[in-house]
Amino acid sequence: MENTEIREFRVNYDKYGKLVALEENDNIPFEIKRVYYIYEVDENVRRGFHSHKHLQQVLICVHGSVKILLKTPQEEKIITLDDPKQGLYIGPNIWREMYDFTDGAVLLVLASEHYDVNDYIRDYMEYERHYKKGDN
Ligand code: T46
Repeated sequence: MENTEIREFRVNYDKYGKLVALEENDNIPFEIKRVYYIYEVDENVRRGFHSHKHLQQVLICVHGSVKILLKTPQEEKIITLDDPKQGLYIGPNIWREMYDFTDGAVLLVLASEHYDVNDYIRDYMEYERHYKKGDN
């Protein structure tokens, strides 16, 4: 799907365990301005329901698993994030919903911008209009 990509991170492993390093403008394809994480989400909860005008993000499920619905007016895709060495890149203008968090799941998100409430489109009809105008 446009503006989305699964990124595989290199794992440093030895008999002491595993380590993944994330670096801006390297395996993370933007300058990292914000990091947040989502956890203790009940299994019947669905979050997200928005798109972003400009924000780029990489989502990593560092523990447990979560499903991500990605949607545009043309297509729809469901990704299961269940591997700490995998990141889901989501660029601008993609509708997302997150659900089926397993018990103890932790979703880590690296973001290209500081928090900006005006970058969100939370109404799907408005999202479709914005997408079709191509003013992303
Ligand atoms: C996204 C998905 C994957 C802040 O104060 N600062 C922040 O950086 C963020 C992300 C949120 N908040 C506040 C705003 C709300 O009062 O935390 C509360 C929950 O945020 P929200 O309902 O937007 O959470 P989600 O899980 O629906 O969406 C979040 C991100 O907001 C969004 O950018 O792409 O995770």
